[in-house]
Amino acid sequence: MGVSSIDKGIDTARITAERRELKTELTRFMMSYKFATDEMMTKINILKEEFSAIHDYSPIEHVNFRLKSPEGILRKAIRKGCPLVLEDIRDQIQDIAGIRITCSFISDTYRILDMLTSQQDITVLEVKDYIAGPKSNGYKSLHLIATIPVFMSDRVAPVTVEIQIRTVAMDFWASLEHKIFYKYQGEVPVDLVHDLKQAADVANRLDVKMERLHDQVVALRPGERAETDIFSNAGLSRFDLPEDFLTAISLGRDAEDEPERNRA
Ligand code: 0O2
Repeated sequence: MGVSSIDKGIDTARITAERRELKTELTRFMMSYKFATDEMMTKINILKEEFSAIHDYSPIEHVNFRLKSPEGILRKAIRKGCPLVLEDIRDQIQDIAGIRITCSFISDTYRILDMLTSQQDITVLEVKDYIAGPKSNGYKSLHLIATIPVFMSDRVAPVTVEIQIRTVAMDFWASLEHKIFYKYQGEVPVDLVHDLKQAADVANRLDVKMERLHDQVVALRPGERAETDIFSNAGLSRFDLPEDFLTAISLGRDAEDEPERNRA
């Protein structure tokens, strides 16, 4: 009797220790996705700010991110027949960390994709181009699945992030389609499926037309395109620059050029 209660006590202590260890492991697992999202968001924000400082518009309208909830991860793992083991979940569920970049124009989606995939510390696992090849329901987006190294206290872990890149029109369509899909639990009536497909075509025509208009406007004033507007982006008027400062900078530049000129 006494021995069995000691055994029980040992068992309880072991289970408690195991649960504590699992909790730590799970927390680290979820945190790694949060850190990967933070790192990727920093990269995207740098691209956004730098681009709008150098050009006269931002190709990124807005950026959202979300971490799948533990319940959502479990649901997806069960749906995909993935073993409920962290290593398998890490390998098979690729959208635990999800970022959505909404762009102004179709060409911007590819431009942003190129800018991200050419960064040295981003490893591309897969690119799904649903813009060039839309899904049968009309869904369009670029999906980039990539890893980014996350530096933890005792290790560096490559963490997978899914980045969806689409235009405002594609995003508008996808949000509505997502709502309808869930409302009908996947069994969307045929006429609604047909209307959604038509709406996707209209959205695409709008994208093409808006981009054409934008190109026309840009072509009208080519000289202004390269104009740097870093001050207005920083909330400053560019006329706030003191003349003395400009003079000093241009004198400095002339002085730097001087040896070149002398040599020539
Ligand atoms: P949620 O709730 O947005 O996270 P996967 O299941 O990801 O391993 P799949 O389905 O081949 O494999 O991946 P795909 O096609 O790249 O889709 C991943 C995500 O893209 C989806 O995540 C959606 O967010 C979005 N998506 C894909 N197809 C559609 C579509 O037809 N309509 C809409 N509105 N969104 C779509 P989840 O996990 O399905 O959903």
